[in-house]
Amino acid sequence: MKIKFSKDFLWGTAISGPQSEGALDKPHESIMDFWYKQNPEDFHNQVGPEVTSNMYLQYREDIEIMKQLKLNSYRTSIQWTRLIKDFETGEPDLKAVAFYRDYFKRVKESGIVISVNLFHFDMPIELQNIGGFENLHVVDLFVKYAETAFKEFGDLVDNWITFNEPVVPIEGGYLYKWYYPKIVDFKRGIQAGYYTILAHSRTVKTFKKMFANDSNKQISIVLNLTPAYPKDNSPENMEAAKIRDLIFNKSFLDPVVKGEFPKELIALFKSENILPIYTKEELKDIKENIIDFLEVNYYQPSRIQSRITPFEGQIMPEKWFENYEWAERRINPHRGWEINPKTLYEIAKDIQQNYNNFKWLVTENGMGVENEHLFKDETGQVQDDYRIDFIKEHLYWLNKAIEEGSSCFGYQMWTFIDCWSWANSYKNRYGLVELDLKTQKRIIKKSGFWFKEMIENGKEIEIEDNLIK
Ligand code: BGP
Repeated sequence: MKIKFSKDFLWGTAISGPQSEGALDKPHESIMDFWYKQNPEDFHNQVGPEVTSNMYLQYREDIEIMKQLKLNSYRTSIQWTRLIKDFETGEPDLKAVAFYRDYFKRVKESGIVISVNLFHFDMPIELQNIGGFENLHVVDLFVKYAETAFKEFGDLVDNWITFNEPVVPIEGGYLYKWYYPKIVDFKRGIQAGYYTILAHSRTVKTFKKMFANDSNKQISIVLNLTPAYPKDNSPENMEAAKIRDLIFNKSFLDPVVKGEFPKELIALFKSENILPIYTKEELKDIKENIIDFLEVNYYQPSRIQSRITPFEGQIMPEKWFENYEWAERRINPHRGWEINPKTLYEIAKDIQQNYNNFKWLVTENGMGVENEHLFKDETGQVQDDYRIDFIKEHLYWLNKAIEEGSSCFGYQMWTFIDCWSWANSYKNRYGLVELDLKTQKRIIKKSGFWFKEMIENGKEIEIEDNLIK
């Protein structure tokens, strides 16, 4: 069957500063730079964040490739540790200003809608050392940083984003030890999560003041939504899935879109004495500063059942649920993540039905694959048909939701070019463009050309029957 998207639908890719630019010329270190120096063995093949995909030096060439692929939108992030020279005053580093200005200007002049994110997991180590987002002072410094970015690049950037996946640094840094500072403390994680939302809301407030006369400028946040499917319809499993959804999805989604935290989540945290410290004035800022549209990263759902083994030890979200392996699941063996395209439709329906059909777009979706050189043809091009099928399957369900009235206006892939992926470094490749890490040479993959043709063909896509599940 054929599906079609509207003429003005946004097609593009997303990436982040720390994963693509490298660390050259940065005046400060992020937690990732610091962590790599301390424990290089924590990173796949010990590849660290110093060079990554070298976009700091090769962005001009990369923008030419974006043009060649006919992409009409692009997201990246500014590195706090690059832009700001003095965290206390928000004074910028002039070299960084010149770099970002030229970078964003070239994207814009190429007719590509540019979204710029302010935080993609890359807390400056100096600020992490004073508590990161557990410290209210860091909230103020974040707003100062945002203000500097708005001043320096406000004329160039179309859409601003405060945070990418704010729940991830809490999961990685305060619960499951994926990322520095590798603390295990749910209560502290909740405080850091709450202050992240406050930093977000106060940034939105500043933005709205600064751009009050420019209705074209918009601000958003990127949330990774991981809907929780209960094992069956038993009340215990339904309740477990509901709690998982409250803690990992609604905790951020509700305040940024509705201006309020879910009552059931507050009651749950209260019953465990893990509510964060807060003031009425802060809640007012959260209430009054909601986003203009929502950005959603979707990779995988979660599969949930109530606890079958007794929960022991310090309080963790798993007190209320357990993950289980769904027998019919399809897994991307490289990343170990479930592939379930229909969930994208369900996310769209949830936003349509429970969030007043809030305007949104997909800002990350993609498939990380290891050893992609094994899929090269005789010309040296990666034949990533698996990625093309992955995109088609997801677009089928997204299109269905849009046909049914969902106000989704774009789809961005993770990612433009193979990039550095935190502790996984370059293990799993996600790009439409292949990166040769040794030579920094770029080669467009088959999926890149497929994406280009799809855009050129007026966004009409042929979906084979076997891809509709
Ligand atoms: C998202 C992040 C990205 C990117 C992506 C792929 O959560 O926003 O930064 O890394 O996931 O995940 P990974 O790199 O862990 O395979």
